[in-house]
Amino acid sequence: AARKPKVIVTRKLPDPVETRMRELFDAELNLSDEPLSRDALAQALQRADVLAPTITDRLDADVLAAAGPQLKLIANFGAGVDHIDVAAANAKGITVTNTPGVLTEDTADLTMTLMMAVLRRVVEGANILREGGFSGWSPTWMLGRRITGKRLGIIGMGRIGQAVARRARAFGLQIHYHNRKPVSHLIADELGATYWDSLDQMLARVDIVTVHSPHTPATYHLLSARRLKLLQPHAIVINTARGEIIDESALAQLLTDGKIAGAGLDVFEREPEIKPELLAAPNTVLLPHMSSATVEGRIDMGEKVIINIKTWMDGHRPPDRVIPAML
Ligand code: 8YV
Repeated sequence: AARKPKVIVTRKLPDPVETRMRELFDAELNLSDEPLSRDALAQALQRADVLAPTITDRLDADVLAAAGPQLKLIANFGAGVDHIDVAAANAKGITVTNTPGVLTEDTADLTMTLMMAVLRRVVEGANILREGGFSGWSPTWMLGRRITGKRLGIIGMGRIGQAVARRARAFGLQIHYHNRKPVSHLIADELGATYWDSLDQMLARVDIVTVHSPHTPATYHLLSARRLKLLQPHAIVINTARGEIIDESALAQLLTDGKIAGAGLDVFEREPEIKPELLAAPNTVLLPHMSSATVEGRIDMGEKVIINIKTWMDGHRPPDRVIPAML
C-alpha cells in the first residue's frame, strides 16, 4: 500500500473526526487545544504533506515561505479563508480547500438569534431578571421593536445570505440585498428579494442590516464610518461574517451617540480582543464567534476536511478547492 500522507492538524477536533483521521492518514493531532505558535506552524509546514488549519492559524506569505516541497494541500477547517494567503499558497503549488455548505444553516440560525435578541432585548431582560429587577409586569416596560414587517438588508447573497433570507421571510421581514451580482430570478422570486446595486442606497432604507460576505481586500471596512452613517437611527447591525468588514470603532461610536439603535456581533476585528467601547455601547449583544459552533456542524466540518484530503490523496481534484478569483 502507498505511504499514508502526513496530515498535521493544528487544533483539537471532535473525537469522531480525529478517530477517522487516524484511520485514514498518518495524522499528527494537536491534543492540547492550544493554537500552534508561529514557529510551530512554520515547522509543521516543513514536515506536513497536508496541513489542516483553522481560523486561529495566520498563514500569510511569510510563514508559507517555510513550507517544504512535500506540502501540497491546506485543507482548512472552516469556510472563511481570510487567514490564508491563497495566492501565495497556490504560487508554491499548494492547493487550498475549505468547508462550505455544512455551516450555512447554523450560521443563519445564529444570525436570526442575534437579530431577535437585539430587537426584543432578550439578553438585557434575562440579565435584569437574574439581578432581581423583575418587580412585576408593566404595560410600558422592556419594550423592544417588532420584527414582522421590517426591512432586512442582506450584504452578500451567497449560501448563508440566502439561508438568512429564507428564515427572515418566514418571520415576515421584507428582503433586500446587495451583492456583486443579482442572484438568479428563480432564487430572487422564491425569496421575494429586492436587489440593490448601490449598497449606499440600500443602507438608507433598511431597518436591519446583516453581513454575509467573505472578508477580502474588497470588503475590508465595507461598512465604513461613512456608510454606517447612512443607516437610520432606528436601524440595527448584525455581523456573523468577519469583524473586518465593519469599521468597529465607528460602529461603537454611532451606537454610543444613538445614531444606530443596536448591534448583534459574533465576530470582531481583532479576535479575541473586544474593544471596550463596544462592550460599553448600548443595545449590543456580543457573542464569542460561535455561529458554526454546533456538535453536528463541527463533525460535518471535520468530515468535509477529510473528504478534501482523501480526494486529493486518491489523485483527484478536491471538491472544495478555493480559487483566488472566488474571493
Ligand atoms: C469556523 C468560521 O468555526 O467557517 C468559518 O469561516 O468563521 C467559523 O465558523 C472557523 O473558521 C474555524 O476555522
